[in-house]
Parts: sequence; structure tokens; C-alpha cells
Amino acid sequence: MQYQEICENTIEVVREAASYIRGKHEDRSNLNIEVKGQHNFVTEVDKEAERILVEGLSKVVPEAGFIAEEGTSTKKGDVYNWVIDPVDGTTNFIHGVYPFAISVGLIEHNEVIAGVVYEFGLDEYFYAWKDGGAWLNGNPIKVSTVTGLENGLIATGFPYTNFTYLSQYMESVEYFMKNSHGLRRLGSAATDIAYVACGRYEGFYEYGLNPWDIAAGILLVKEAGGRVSDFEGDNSPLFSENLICSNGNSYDEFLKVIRKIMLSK
Ligand code: 2AM
Ligand code: CA
Repeated sequence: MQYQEICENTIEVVREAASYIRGKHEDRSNLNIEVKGQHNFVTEVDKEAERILVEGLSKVVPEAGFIAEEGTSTKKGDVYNWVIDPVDGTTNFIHGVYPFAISVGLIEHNEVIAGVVYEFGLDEYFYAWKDGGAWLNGNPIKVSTVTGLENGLIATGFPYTNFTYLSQYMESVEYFMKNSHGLRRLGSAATDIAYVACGRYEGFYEYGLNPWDIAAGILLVKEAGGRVSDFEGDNSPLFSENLICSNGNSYDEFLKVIRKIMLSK
């Protein structure tokens, strides 16, 4: 497998889907919005964008299967699978606010080997391939070098449908309000994670995540020199449904805080 070539070909397929989504975003007045679950929406744009991605990516690695949010393909690969979110941040897309993003990762067994996050608001392509570093629009990116969460900006996603851990989560919000530069919640997990990779945020955490929200981001952060795990510290968090990621300098402190607050009671 030529990981770099796969990554470059993936970007071309993402460009096609992005061009379709951009056109639809300019004329959102007639969107056909369906409710998928509590506070969870899907539009015909998500579905058509996913169809474009599945069709294009099938040519990039023909033997690969798909784990795609809208279920366009149920093909499962023995070794390789694409993990796809055609629109991450659909609620933002519907309301006409940024960011929202396309997120595409390729996994070999359970390891992400190529990833692309394209964020529409700032027209930014974040991408990485295994052992090839992380990149933003052609330039290498690195996580920040800030030490200490109190000197950092932290991103998160609010629970929107799974409120099981809401009291612990609210405690974590209070903690970061008091012990960091601030807390941000932009509404697209893939974008948040890409922003950790390029050093804009020192850390990101959320529970109730799906693999397609985080697959590409996991590789971006690793290749940019940062660390990723679930709330327990397991560093293969793709299917864990919760994630922390941060720059290398702040990770140990971040994990300690999240573990203490989120896994209490
Ligand atoms: P989606 O737009 O692809 O569904 C984590 O917060 C992820 O949950 C988001 O990236 C978003 O991805 C999804 N999500 C779905 N509904 C949401 C909502 N009402 N608020 C926040 N995130 C939501
Ligand atoms: Ca989505």
C-alpha cells in the first residue's frame, strides 16, 4: 500500500464531494431535512455527498469496505475499510453557520492509515498518511507546544442525545472554564480534532462519538506529534465512543483530569 498516493487520491474524491456540497449550501432554502434521532438531522445533501464519496473511493482502494454514516454501502473489507462522514456538523450546515466538514479515514484492520478532513468555512484541507506527517493545504502542521492546560484553549462537543454522563460532563465544563484559556464548542468534531493537530487548540474531548466523526482526526493528531486515547487511556479509541486528544505536553494532565471527572460515580 502506497499510503501517500492513497491520501492524494482521497483528497481528489473529497474535492468532488465538496464541490457538490458547496453548491447546495449556497441554496439551502429547499433542503429536505429528515430527523434521524433526537436532535440528529440528515439532509439529501449528506446522502448524495456520501454516494459521491463511496463511488470515488471504491476506485482508490477497490478491495476496501465502508463504515459510512448514512449507510450508502454495507460492503465490509477484510483488511481495509473507509470510515466516512460526508457532512460532519450537519446542524451547522442546516443553519448556515460554519464550521462543517467532510471527514474520510482509511483503516487497515483497526489502524487509521490515511485521513482527510475538509472544512468548508476556511477552505482548509487537513490530511495525513501513516508515517508521512500531517498537512494543511500543502504545509506541514504540528500540535502546539504549550505545557499546562491552564495555558491552553480546550474544545469539546456538548452531549446532544446521550445524557447519561451529563452531570460529570457539566463538572468538566466548570473545570475548564476555571482552569484553561477557555472552552470552545464549534459543532463539528472532525474540525475540532483537526484544530488540535494544527496547534489551534491544546485539547479536545467528547463522549457519544461515532467512528466517522474521529477516524481521520485520530491520524491527523498522531502524525502532528500529539496524542489520542479514550477516557480510559486506551490509545486505539476509534470504536470507544469517547475521545481525548491533545498536544504531547498536555496529554498526561488532560487524561488525569478527564478520567477523574468523567469516570467518577
Ligand atoms: P454530524 O453532523 O455528522 O452528525 C459530535 O458532536 C458529532 O455529533 C458532531 O460532529 C456531529 O456530527 C454530531 N451531531 C449530530 N447532531 C448533533 C447536535 N445536535 N449537536 C452537536 N453535534 C451533533
Ligand atoms: Ca454527518
